[in-house]
Amino acid sequence: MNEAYSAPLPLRSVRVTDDFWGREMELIRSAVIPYQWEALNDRIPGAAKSWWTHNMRAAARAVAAKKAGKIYTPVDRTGDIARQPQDEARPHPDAFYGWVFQDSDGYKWLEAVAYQLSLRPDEALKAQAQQAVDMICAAQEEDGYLDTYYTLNGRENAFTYLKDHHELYCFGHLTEAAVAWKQATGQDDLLNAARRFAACIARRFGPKGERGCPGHEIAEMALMRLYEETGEEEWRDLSRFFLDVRGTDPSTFALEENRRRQVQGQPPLPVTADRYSYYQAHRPVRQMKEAVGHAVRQMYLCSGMADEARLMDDPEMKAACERLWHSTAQEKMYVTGGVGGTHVGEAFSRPYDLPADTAYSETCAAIGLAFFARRMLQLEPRAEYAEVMERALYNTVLSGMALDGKSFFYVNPLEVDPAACESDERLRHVKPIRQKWFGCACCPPNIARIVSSLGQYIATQNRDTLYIHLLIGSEIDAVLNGAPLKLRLDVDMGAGKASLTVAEGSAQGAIALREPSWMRFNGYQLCGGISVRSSQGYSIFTKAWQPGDSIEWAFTMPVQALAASPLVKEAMDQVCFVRGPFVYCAEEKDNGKGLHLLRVRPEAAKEAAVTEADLGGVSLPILTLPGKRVKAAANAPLYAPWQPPQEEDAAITLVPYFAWNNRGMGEMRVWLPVEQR
Ligand code: FUB
Ligand code: ZN
Repeated sequence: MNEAYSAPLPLRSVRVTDDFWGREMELIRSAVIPYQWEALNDRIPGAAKSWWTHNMRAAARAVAAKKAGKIYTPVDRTGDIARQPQDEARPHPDAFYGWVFQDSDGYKWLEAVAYQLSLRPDEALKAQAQQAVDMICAAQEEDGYLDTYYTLNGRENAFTYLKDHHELYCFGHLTEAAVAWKQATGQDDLLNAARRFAACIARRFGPKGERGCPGHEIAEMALMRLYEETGEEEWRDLSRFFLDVRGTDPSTFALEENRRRQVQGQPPLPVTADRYSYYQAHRPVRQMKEAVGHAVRQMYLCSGMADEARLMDDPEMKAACERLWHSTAQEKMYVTGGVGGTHVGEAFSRPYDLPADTAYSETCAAIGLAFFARRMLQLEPRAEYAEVMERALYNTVLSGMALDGKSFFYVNPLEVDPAACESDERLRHVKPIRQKWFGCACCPPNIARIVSSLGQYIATQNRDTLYIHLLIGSEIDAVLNGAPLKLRLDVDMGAGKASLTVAEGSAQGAIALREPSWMRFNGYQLCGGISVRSSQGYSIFTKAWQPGDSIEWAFTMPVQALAASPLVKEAMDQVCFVRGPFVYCAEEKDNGKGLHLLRVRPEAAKEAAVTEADLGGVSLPILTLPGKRVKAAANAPLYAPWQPPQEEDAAITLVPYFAWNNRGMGEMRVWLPVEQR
C-alpha cells in the first residue's frame, strides 16, 4: 500500500476529552444505547415497533427446526419490500415483521456498543450486547446465510432480488459490527458469523460465480474492513468484484427483474444498465461523474470506492472518487452538511437544486458523507474534506437526535413550518418534531455508531505523520516512525484557546494540524525548535518530539454570514449565519411566527452578541443580531402595486441548527432573506 495513505488510530487510542463532544458521547453511552435496546425490544410505549428481537428469535427457531431435520413452512411469503403481515396487534411468533432490512438496526446498535466498550469497559453493557450477539449467531443458517427476512419467508428465494432487497446490506452492517465487537472484546463469535456469511455470499457471487452486486451499498466498505481486520484477501477481492460489476451490461438488476417478470408473465425489459441510476448502477463506477440516486446508497458506495482506491492503490478509482466528491460537496450539499435534495426516492437532485423546506437530507446520508470524507482524507489529507466532514458531523448528524437522546429526526430540512407539514402532501416526509422511533429506523442507531466512533474521525496517521483533522479535545496515543507518542489536544472554543502537548514519549515525525477556515488567529506559539510548513490547509510541524513540547494558539471564531452560490435558486438573496463549525438557524420560540418575514444585513454578523442559553436541558451559545421584520397585515391584498416593504426593527435570535426543536414544536429557518436597501 502507498505509504502516504493514512488510517484511523485504534479507537481506544483517541479518548475524547472535549466538553461538547464529551457530552454527546456520554449521552450515547448513558441514554441512547439503553433507550435503543428498549426500542429494539419493542418496549418503548407509543413508539413505532422495531421487531428486531422478535425477528431474530423467530429466525433462530426456524434455523433450529431446520437443523433438527424438521420441515419449516414459512408463515407468509408475499415477497414485498415493506410487508407488515397479519395483524400487528397480535403478531404471529414465527412471522417476519417490518422492513426487509430490519436486521441492520440491531447490528448498528451493537457496533455502537462495541465502540463504547472499546473506550470504557462495562460488564453490564457487554452482557446485554452478548445477548444480541447470541441471538444473531442462533439465527445463522448452517451454510452461513444470515438474514431473518428470507429465513422466515422462503430461503429458496435468497439472493434473487438484490436490487431492492437488502441481504447484502444487512451483511455489511453485520460485518461492521463484528469487526468493532472483535476489536472491543477480542471475541471471535460475531466475526466468525460475519465470515461465514461472507463465505456463503462468495460461494454464490464472484469471478467464478454469478454476477451480482448490492442494491444498497455498504457490503463494499464492510468487506474491505473485514479484509483489513483479518488479512484475508478473498474479502477484498469480493468487494472489488461488487464494485466492478456494478453498472456493467447486461445489468444484473435488469436480469433479476426479468426473471421476476417472467414468473409474473410480463414481457422482459431491456437489460442495459443505464436505467439504474437510482442504485448508482447506470455505468461502471470508474466512469461515474455525478452523485445520483438514493443519497445514502451513493455515499456508502463512494466510501467503498475510496477504500478500494487506498487498499489497491488504484488511481483510476481515486479519480472517480474525486469526481463524485466534487459533485457532492460543490454542487449538491446543503450548508448543514446534509445531502439528498429530494424526498422522491430519498435522493440527490440535480446540481444546485437544494430546496430548504422540501429537503430530504436524511441523517444517514450525512453520516455517509462523513464516512466518504474520512476515507478521502485517508487517501489525501486536504482540509476541504475535513471541513465537509466537520460540517456534516456538527450539524446534520447531530440534528438527527434530540438533546436528551430520546427522539430522532430522519429528514433534516433547513426550513420547517409545522402547519405546512400537517397540511401539505409535498411535506409529508417532514416530521416537525423528533420521533421516538421509526418503522424504518435506519438513522437513530447510525447516529449512535458514528458518535461513539468519533475518535476515528478526529485523527489519522501514517508511518511518519499524525494528521489532526478535527479540533476536538482529546488524548491521542500516536505512533510516529514506530515510536509511541502520547499527545494532549485541548480546545476551548469558548475562551478561544487551544494547545497540543506531548505528554509522554519521544518520536521523530510530523504532526499535521488542520487550520479550520472558520478560525481567526495569528499563528502558533511553539515551544522547542519545531519546523513548520503548510500544505492543503494543514500546518505540518516536524521535529524529534519530547515530553513537554507544545504548540499553542489563541483564536477567535467570528460570526460569519454565508451565501450560497447564485446557482442555488432556493437560497438566492439569503444568508445564513455560522460560527465555528456550527450553522445557526432562527426558531419560532425566540422570533415569533412567520420567520420568512425576518430580514437581515450580512454585516450584522459583526454585531452579533454571543451568549449562552438553555435550549432544552443543555446550555449552548446563541447569537443575537439586529435585523428587521416585514409587517404583514392580515387583510393585505394578495396583489398590489409594489411599495417599499413596511419593516420594523427586530432583534433576531439564532440557535445552533443541531439543537433546534428541543423546546417544543415551531417554525425553523436557516436561510434568512437579506434586507433591501
Ligand atoms: O434501505 C435501507 C435504509 O432505509 C436506507 O439507507 C435509508 O435511506 C432508508 O430507506
Ligand atoms: Zn437513515
